[in-house]
Amino acid sequence: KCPLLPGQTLRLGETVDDSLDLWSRSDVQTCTYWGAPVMWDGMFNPKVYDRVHKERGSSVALTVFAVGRYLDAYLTEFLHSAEQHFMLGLPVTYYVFTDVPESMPKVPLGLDRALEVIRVPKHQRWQDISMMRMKAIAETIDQRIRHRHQYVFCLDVDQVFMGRFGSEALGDSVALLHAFYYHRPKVLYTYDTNPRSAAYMETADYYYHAAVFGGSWQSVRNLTEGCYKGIMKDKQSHVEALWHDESHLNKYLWLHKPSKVLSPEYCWAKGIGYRSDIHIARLIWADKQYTVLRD
Ligand code: 2GW
Ligand code: MN
Repeated sequence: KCPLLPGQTLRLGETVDDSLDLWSRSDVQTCTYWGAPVMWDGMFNPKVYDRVHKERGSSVALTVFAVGRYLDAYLTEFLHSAEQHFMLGLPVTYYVFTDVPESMPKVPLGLDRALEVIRVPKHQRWQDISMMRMKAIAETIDQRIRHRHQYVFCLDVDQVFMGRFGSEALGDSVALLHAFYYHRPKVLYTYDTNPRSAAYMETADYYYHAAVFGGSWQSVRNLTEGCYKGIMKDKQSHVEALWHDESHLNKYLWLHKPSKVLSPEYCWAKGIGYRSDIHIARLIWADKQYTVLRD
């Protein structure tokens, strides 16, 4: 039922038959059991996606948080590389959330690309800096994004674009396979195992990485609101999920299946080394400077 093989209909109402090439991958799973495509390099025609999204006037919001020392450490390279690779050809607005707007780097932007800065408080605990992104994103979708963009992507800042991250990644509800777990058996997934947490899970489909998620503004608003509610419920119960917002994201995406899944090519960790199924690293984790950045 996955809509990406030659001759079959794309979700967008188009077919891929304008190319003689066979767009497929036989070495990886390209479809979830609920019928969502898993996007691997080589199984889609980027030109078709770009054409259709241009015709439809699709516009994309990219949210990224750079609070405290993360601004100097990561933001310039993140934005600079996004200008080379993220949704080229479509209108993009970056929404940068920071506690130090006055320290924003000046990054030159391409045509049809814009940047807005939103001030957020710097929470004492880093766990809260990470988790409270859910609330700030939901509010900004309500206040600004829903009037301007069909799609929203929400990314960690400690990453660098290395290859095309394009319109093929757009969809109603989009989640990313975590590079560390996509090869591993489910028993090794690090879900939350505390029954008192709202993120508690007994079984699951995949382990999704919170460093990249997205979709239509409606879906992303529901997702961020849902995760935020779980986070606040945990605070009232005096518990915290194992991987914070990522645990709540996994719980939400188990209850509300994503309509599109991105392969780990969309957020690769170089440290893993060579993998024959990874044809291209489109986005990579930046080097962590834990000793500098985490107290
Ligand atoms: C985070 C941890 C420790 C110290 C500081 C921070 C921190 C994070 C910060 O000082 N300022 C800041 O802006 N952040 C934002 O939160 C930033 O956008 C960053 O990319 C994001 C998540 O923190 P990060 O990237 O250090 O955590 P990871 O790479 O271990 O992230 C995974 O797990 C997190 C939950 O523990 C999140 O779910 C994240 O989405 C996952 O990728
Ligand atoms: Mn990160």
